[in-house]
Amino acid sequence: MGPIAANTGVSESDLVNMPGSQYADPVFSWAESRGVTDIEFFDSTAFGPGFENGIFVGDITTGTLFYFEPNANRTGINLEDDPLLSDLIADSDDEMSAVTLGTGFVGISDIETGSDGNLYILTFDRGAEGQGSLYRITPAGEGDTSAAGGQPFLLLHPLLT
Ligand SMILES: [Ca+2]
Ligand SMILES: [Ca+2]
Repeated sequence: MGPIAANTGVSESDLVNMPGSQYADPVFSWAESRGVTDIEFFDSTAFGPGFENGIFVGDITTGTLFYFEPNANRTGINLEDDPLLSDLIADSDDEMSAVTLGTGFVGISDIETGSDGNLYILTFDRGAEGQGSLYRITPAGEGDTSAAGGQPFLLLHPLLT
């Protein structure tokens, strides 16, 4: 798991090699499997320039929404500000927090950019016979306050539950 150099006793020659294939390390990994179900490249300006072309990732195991910024030449993700993540592996709760945008989605099964430019998240709850919810995430406006009383930058709207 993670970059091949981080796996003792495993080399590229141990991997399945299809004709014409080549190996590349993952651009990011979780030390414990998260069950990543979707990666959405946010082709929208709705959340402002800071999120344009950003990368939203969801998992089915914990219902966490992760967010990553692509690097300048779009060959990987920008983690320069966090030395603990420079190994490209989230292997502690602190490292997980650094890339977490939202929690509490139970299990994320799909993420999409809507035709309105907002972000849509579909959830799946294995513990409730597959019940799911659909959420729309929009930018917060002036005067919007979060449950904690602070100024949110994004708002979550339950659409179907
Ligand atoms: Ca790390
Ligand atoms: Ca999707």
